[in-house]
Parts: sequence; structure tokens; C-alpha cells
Amino acid sequence: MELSAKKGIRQIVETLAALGLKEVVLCPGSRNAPLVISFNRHPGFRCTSIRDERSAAFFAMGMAIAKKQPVAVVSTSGSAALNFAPAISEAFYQRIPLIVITADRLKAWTDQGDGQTINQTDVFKNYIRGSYELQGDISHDADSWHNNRCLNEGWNVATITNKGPVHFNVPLSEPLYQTALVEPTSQRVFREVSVERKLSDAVLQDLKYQFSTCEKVMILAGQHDKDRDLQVQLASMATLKNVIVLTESTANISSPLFIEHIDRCITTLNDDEAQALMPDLLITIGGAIVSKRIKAALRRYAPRYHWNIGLNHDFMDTYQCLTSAIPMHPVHFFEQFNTALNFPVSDFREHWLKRKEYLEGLHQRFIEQCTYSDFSVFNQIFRQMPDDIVLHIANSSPIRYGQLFDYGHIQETWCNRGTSGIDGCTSTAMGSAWASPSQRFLMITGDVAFNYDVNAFWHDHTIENLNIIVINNGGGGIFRIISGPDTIEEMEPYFETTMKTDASLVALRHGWQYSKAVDASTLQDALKCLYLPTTNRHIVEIFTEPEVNPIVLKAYWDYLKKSNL
Ligand SMILES: Cc1ncc(C[n+]2csc(CCOP(=O)(O)OP(=O)(O)O)c2C)c(N)n1
Repeated sequence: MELSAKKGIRQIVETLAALGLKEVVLCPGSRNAPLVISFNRHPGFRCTSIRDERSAAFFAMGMAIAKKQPVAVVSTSGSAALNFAPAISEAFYQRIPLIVITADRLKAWTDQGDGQTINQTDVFKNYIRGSYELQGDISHDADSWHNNRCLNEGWNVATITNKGPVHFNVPLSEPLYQTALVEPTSQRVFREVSVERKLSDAVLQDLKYQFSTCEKVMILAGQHDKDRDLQVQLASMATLKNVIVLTESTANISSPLFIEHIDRCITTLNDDEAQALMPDLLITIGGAIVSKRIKAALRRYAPRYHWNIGLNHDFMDTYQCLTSAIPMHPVHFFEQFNTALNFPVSDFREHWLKRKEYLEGLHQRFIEQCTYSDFSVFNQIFRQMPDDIVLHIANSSPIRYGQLFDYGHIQETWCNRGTSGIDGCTSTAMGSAWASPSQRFLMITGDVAFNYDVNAFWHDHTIENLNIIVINNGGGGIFRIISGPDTIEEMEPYFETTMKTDASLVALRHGWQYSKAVDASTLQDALKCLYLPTTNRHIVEIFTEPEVNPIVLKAYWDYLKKSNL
């Protein structure tokens, strides 16, 4: 095979192949030419070219999400490398193994006025799980050992020890484009072995004792890969009378015994009701929680105990009342914990489920008479959605409306909740669809997020299994529904950034189909067409009145307040 003439580069590429890397996203540049040539010509990789580094890193992250495997992204030196930062920070908090490789000038040239040169050493330090300087130009055996050791360590850190993105910076001297015909070489690989984690008898007894004193136990499930075993364990815990399971669409679990629309249940609570429904023991699993209201309520009515369960729990004290950090996979924890549990007489679960059922009725009645708006649009989108869809939903109000409507029939739901940015939502969905061609993907995004990440379309890869819904409410509609911005004169120009755009030109430029909806019946037709199994590469843009949306949402919360529980 013909790879770069640089021995260090061949070693990097062959070691990553030996470790199991298969997918590489390549960004254009000169300093990274030895890496581009070698990844492209090595038979072990599929390479995908993406021009915009910001979009490329989100694309690669989306691929890693869908494949559940590390994916690499490669850039040249300078600000190109910095453009990976937004996706790296998202992968950091979502704990996705992104392998970040940046070519660099020789260190001697840092801050010496040479072109496209910045200090790239540990440049992502605040949101990276490991950072390594590799030797592109090998001058000594120790350089080879160093490269091999760093690549192995970084791979293990990214995939096991401290899951998340790792950065390999590779200073390179010229010439850059020379190649050599070489025989494949075997590269050493070392692995961190996985060990089974178990609670000691003493710890298990103590946790069971705490549980036995709690009339009110809440399990709150945050963002999580789809996991059938977890579904089974939580459904079993949910049969206990003192336990209620609260979840969101991004946790990818569903059961009639779960509270799946948290805000629907808690937004209209008065103080006494909130006190009664907040737990003595809070058990948290998974990643980010979308509902601001449940976070506020749990911080206000602090539980006696809070157990956070997760292999990489980071001592997160999200509710300011952490008592136990349990470094185990939740499935292994519940398998060991959920045996012969004692607990006091309790109607806690019944209390929640009665409330859920009653509000479900009000919700359905409100929908029947609700005005055309973002609220009614999400109802139609979710109601008509077939059950074979993998859904990517953008931050801002889409992910929030997405929690109000039934999502149990959706295959999987993903959102960039690590940092809640609107800067890479479409690129992430594109990457996932590209990595998983046999699945059907749908992206729901707001108009600002859509236009922000329009470079997600700027590549030459024909992605056949993705459709996109753009909610065009004339700017950042969320600033009309959260309290605060709507009271100040800066709202439209500086927060909502009111705008009149339409996505038809984006569709035209990139060869996607386009249709628009402006009311309930055009939406019905547009969705009917969009959800056909044969429809792909189709953008449906749904226009709503910015002034109407907050009125309808407020009417909804007021309607739910009509509680006589
Ligand atoms: C990268 C980034 N910049 C700015 C923000 C702040 N922000 C949050 S929501 C939002 C507006 C999003 O508007 P749109 O995508 O149209 O969704 P809508 O609010 O209409 O639901 C902005 C600017 C952010 N979350 N991420």
C-alpha cells in the first residue's frame, strides 16, 4: 500500500486501524496532507470529506452516536482546529468517543509569525478527556514508542476509562505530499480490561436501609442510549408502590408506569402539591435532563438522599443534595439492588399516576380545540410520525415541545443536550444518517438553528435516509415563551433576532425536495408525504405566527391548572 512517506504518520494510521477505528472525517488543508493521504489509501478506513470543520466535528460525533463506535475527525493547523471545539464540548458532556486529530506546524514555529500557526498543545483542555502530542516525523525509536503508547492510552480513555473525546496533535515538517510504497506493519495494541463492578454487602445493606425508610422514591432518567435491559430494570422498579420513574424522550425508555411528560405533570403544581410529589430519595441515571422545572423543584424541595448512578458520574451534584455517587452501570446496579426490598406503606406512585392520568385527559381536550401554532404543529408531527424513525431534535423550543407529546413509538431520540447549543444540530443528524443507512432519520429544528448550521448540507455525500422539518416561527421563538425576554425592548432585535427566511433556496442549492405548510391542513398533507417510506432528502418548512405561539402555550398551562385533584 502507498501511504505517507512519513514513518510517524504511517504508524499513527496503522495503530488506529489496529485499535479498531473504521470511520474518518477528513477536512481539507495542507498541513494534514500526510494524514489525509494515509487514511484515504489505507484499506481499513471509510473516509468522508467535509469542508467546514465546525460541521465536520458534529458530523463525526453524529456518526459515533449512531455506530456506538469511535469516529475520527482530522484537520489542518490554525483556526481550522479551533472550529472542532463546539462539537468536542458536546461530545465531552455526552461522553461520545470522538478521536480528534489536528495537524500542526513544528513547535519551534509557535508564535513566530509563521502562517496558520497557533498554540495547539492541549488547546481543548477544558472539555477533552485526554490530550496527546504525537510525532509525525520520527527521528528516534523513543518517538515510535511514544506515539504507540499515546494512541493506545488515548483510545482506552476515550472508549472505557473516561469516555469521551480525545485529542492527538501532530506537528509536521515539510515536505508533506510525498508517499512511499510500504508493507503493512503490525502495531502493538493494549486494552484496559473491563471489570465487573459490584456493591459490597455493607454498602448494599446501607442503601437498602436508606430505601426502606423512604415513602417517596423518584428515579429520574436523563439522556441515555437505547438500552432494553435498563428498560426492564426500571419497569420492574416502577412496580413498587413507593417508586415513581420520571423520564424524557432522550432517555429512550418508555412504559405506561413511567411519567414521560414531566413538565405536563409539574408545571401547575402549587407549593403543597410540589412538596407532596417531591421525593425523600432521588435516584438519577443517564445524562442531561431537559426539564428546567424538575431541576428547580428538586433543588427547592431537596430530597433526604440523592444517589447518582453512572460509570462516569463525575460527582455531578445537579440537585445540590448528592449523598451517594455510585460508579456502576445502572443495569448492574438495579440487578443487584432490586431484590427483596423493604419499604414503608406508600401511595407515592399512585399519587403521581393519578395526576398523570387526569392531566392526560386535559391535554387531549386542549389539543382538540387549540389554535394553529408551534404547540399544535408539534402535536401533529408526533401524532402522524411512524414508529420506525430515529429522531434528532434541535435545542431551543423543539426539544421542549418534544417532551409534551407522546414519543414512546419513536425508535430513538437524540439531542445535543451536552451543551444545549444550536450550532451543530443538523450536522449531527446528517452524520448519524450517513453512518446508519438502513435506518430512517428525521430532524426537527427551529429556523435559527437550521440557518446557523446550514453548512451541514455543504458536502458531496448523498444521504438518502434523512428528512428535515424546520419550524419557521420567524426567529428564536423560545425568547417569547421563557419568562424575561418578552418584557424588554431588546427582545426582537437581540434575542429573538426576528427574521424572514425560507429554506427553499437551501433545498434548491443542495438538491433536496422542499414543501411548506402554513396551517393544519397543509401540514397534514406535508407530513403525510414526508412520512412515506419512499420520501427522503425532503425539507418540510412549517410557518407559524411568532405572536400566536406564546399565547397558545400560556393557554395550555392555564388549562392544565384547571385541576381538581
Ligand atoms: C451556539 C449557540 N448560540 C446561541 C444559543 C442561544 N440560543 C438558545 S435558543 C436560541 C434561538 C433558537 O431559535 P430557533 O432555532 O429558531 O428555535 P426556536 O427558539 O424558534 O424554537 C438561541 C440563539 C445557543 N443555545 N447555542
